[in-house]
Amino acid sequence: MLATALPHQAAVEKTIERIRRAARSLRVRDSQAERRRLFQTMPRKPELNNLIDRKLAYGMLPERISEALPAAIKFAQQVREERRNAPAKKKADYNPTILDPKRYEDAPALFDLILSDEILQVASDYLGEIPVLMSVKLWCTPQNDHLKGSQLFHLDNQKWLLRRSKFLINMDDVDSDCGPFTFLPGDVSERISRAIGTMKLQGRVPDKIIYEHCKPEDTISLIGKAGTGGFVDSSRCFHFGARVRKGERLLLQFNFLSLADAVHGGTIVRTKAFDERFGNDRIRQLVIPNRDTDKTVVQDDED
Ligand SMILES: O=C(O)CCC(=O)C(=O)O
Repeated sequence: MLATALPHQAAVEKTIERIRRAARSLRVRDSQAERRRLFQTMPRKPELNNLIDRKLAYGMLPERISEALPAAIKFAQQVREERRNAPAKKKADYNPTILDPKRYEDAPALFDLILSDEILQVASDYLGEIPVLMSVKLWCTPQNDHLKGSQLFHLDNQKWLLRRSKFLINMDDVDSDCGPFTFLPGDVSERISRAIGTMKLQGRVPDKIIYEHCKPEDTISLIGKAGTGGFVDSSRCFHFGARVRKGERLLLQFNFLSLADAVHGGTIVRTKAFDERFGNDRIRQLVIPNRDTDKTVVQDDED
């Protein structure tokens, strides 16, 4: 498989991406300027500064990153109980999404966490601007014996230049049997990407190929009690999850992109309930730029 990648292919792919991104940036330059300006004025907690090492492209979240976390966990566990017997959507056999909220009122406790000062600080610091919230997913992964789809190592959206602020938070205790989200740091992943040579082959990569370039000990698994979790740039760090061999896993995933990579504004919409909760908070309006009447909302299938 590796031998088929042409040596110059990566360079060609990068050049095309660079041109396309520059064109998109041009389309959104006013909003981009506002996002960069407001980024400088965000409320910040000193202990969260430099949480993400840019070379490694990940960071472990401090315990109780936000005061909103306990209510979010309670909400997620309640949803799990309510949906236990409901038919699952998408990837039903190995990683069912039990909640995919699009509006504040669909999951107030989750949005209070996702839109907390602390989460927005970490997400924005990594991307250098107030980013766009792309999607929110609550997964309740049952025991299974599959090894397919996002259970295989992959990079989200397969782009050389894409940067993604992704958060993965265990909503219940997760051990090594529960199919934890598992990833390789950015520097190790970059080495593997270069060896593969083209992004076209990095959507699903068998373990055997990955471990030709690194050791199983290089992987990091998000194991821990409810509330533990990590920030992982899943477009730079190879990752997989949902290999649940015993028990089950309840995981909250949400992610942000820079506006130049999300010109359509993500899958979440602002509603009256959002306005009532956040008023005219400009930072949060930029994080969820589309109103519920907008027609531009896109699907997001990054996982
Ligand atoms: O933990 C998992 O189920 C994998 C999720 C995944 O691939 C992703 O969030 O991009």
